[in-house]
Amino acid sequence: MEWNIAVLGSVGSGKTTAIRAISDIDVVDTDVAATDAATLQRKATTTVAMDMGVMELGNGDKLRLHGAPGQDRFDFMWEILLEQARGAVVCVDHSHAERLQSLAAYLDAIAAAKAGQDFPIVIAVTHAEQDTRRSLQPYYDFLRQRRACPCSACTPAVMWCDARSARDVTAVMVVMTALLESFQTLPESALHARFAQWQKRVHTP
Ligand SMILES: Nc1nc2c(ncn2[C@@H]2O[C@H](COP(=O)(O)OP(=O)(O)OP(=O)(O)O)[C@@H](O)[C@H]2O)c(=O)[nH]1
Ligand SMILES: [Mg+2]
Repeated sequence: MEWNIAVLGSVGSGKTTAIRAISDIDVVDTDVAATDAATLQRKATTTVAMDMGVMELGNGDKLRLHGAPGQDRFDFMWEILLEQARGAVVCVDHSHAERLQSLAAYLDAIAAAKAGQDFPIVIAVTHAEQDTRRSLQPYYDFLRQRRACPCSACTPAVMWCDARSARDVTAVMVVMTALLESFQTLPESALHARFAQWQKRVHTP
């Protein structure tokens, strides 16, 4: 099996870095020198079309990873990548004050493109090391309120992920693969019921 995965997220959230960290092929990226002040404040280069990498799963299966540009002026690319995608990783920069607004914008785009469909989402929370109280609870609360999965019965998986770490990014992709495989083998209603139950257990403080 081969699955296309869209990797979305704001500027500097780590999409290109994450794909480079785990790709088994040389990543085709379209990074160019940043010119706008907001991006330059964070880093020197930015993606202007997309990143393409591949993660081999060892049994012939693979994830084809397509990273979007974070800059708003390229937001039409989100839709193009989502159209082809069977799942999405949303990178969220935890150090950014507007992290939940940014996450909401990506979840809206996913909901618009995949309404009512089985579409696994994994939220990879990056840039977390400076937060001494590291807690994912605000994300769980936010997702519970929104009923953020396109199926509207369950919520996406949320994980810490340093995009520079092959181990962290691999963990994100393992969860994504498990969700993709589950959607194939379990009837939709059974999977969502099980997933919702599991989320409730894990996320109830
Ligand atoms: N400190 C820290 N740095 C990180 C972490 N994750 C990623 N980075 C760094 O953050 C920067 C992310 O840059 P990119 O990977 O280009 O970000 P992007 O999401 O592709 O950005 P655009 O293409 O501009 O939308 C890189 O310098 C990474 O090394 C993290 O968890 N902690
Ligand atoms: Mg990029």
